[in-house]
Amino acid sequence: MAMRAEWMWMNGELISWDQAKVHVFAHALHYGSSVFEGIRAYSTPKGPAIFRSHEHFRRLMDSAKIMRLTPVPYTADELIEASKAAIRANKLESCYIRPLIYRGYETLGVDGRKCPIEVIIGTVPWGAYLGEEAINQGVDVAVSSWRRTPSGVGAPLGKIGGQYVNSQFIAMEAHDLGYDEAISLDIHGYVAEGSGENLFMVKDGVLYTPPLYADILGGITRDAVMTIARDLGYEVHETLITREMLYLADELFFTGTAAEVTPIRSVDRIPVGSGSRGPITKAIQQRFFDITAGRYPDEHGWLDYVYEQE
Ligand code: PPE
Repeated sequence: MAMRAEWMWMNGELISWDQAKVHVFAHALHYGSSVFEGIRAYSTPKGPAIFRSHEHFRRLMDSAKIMRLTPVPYTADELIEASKAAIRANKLESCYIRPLIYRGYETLGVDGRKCPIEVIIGTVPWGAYLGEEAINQGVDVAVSSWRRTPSGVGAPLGKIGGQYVNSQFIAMEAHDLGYDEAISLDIHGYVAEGSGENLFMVKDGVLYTPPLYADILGGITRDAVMTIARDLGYEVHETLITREMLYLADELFFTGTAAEVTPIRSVDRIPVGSGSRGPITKAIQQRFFDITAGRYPDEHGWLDYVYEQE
């Protein structure tokens, strides 16, 4: 079934899903002039809680700044409140939140800065990104023939609509070849990330993840997982990783809002470690899901409750 919800927040008001429309000459539709976020709200004993809302809306504003989609007509705090209002209107216990800022309809032409800036926030149900089974069993991935858009060609630190053409090439090729997902390399040949996930490697009990200058998106789940790993007593290094290091890793996993923490069980058909989820991946998943479910103390202030707390 298509993803939908009853209410959509659009330019300051809650409107019905079917009324949430753009003109076919909207600039963003032709030229990719949009920025977006993907955020989850989790079900907890105290009602739905948005995971790291401030970090996500800050990144949205940063993406808008890079893309010259400014001034954004709402503050980050106003958009967080709008997200909560949409979740309440849709009576959702958990959901995926998709804010989008885009250039609407005015004129054609590459420089769209005469076109109006519009803002929507959708809140929809969304389960495990790579399948429920993938969370336990892991996914099979390939190294993509497509390189990640380098900084200077695009702006990989911005979550910009048009840049997801690169991600689509990576994901479509992977699926056509029978893989669940692919890992892109940066323009120099170092490991970057998945089409919509960051990547971690475990070797001899130590965690490694590519640095921001490997043309990755600065993932908020990536940041949370680095924190969780250190809380659990593991060493974490942001360092360049080569393709063959993937083959020799003890464990590999993806992180992302949609993907959460998903183990990778093979790369280019070579089994990763034992070929099933490793112990460190499992420990990190467990802490991540315990925090997001409100079962483990929220020591880092990551949960933002949708309903007022007593
Ligand atoms: N890299 C890319 C390219 C990316 O799109 C995402 C999020 C990440 C890394 C992980 O970032 P974070 O969510 O802050 O931990 N991808 C979003 C879009 C997925 C989609 O299919 O749409 C997401 O996970 O919401």
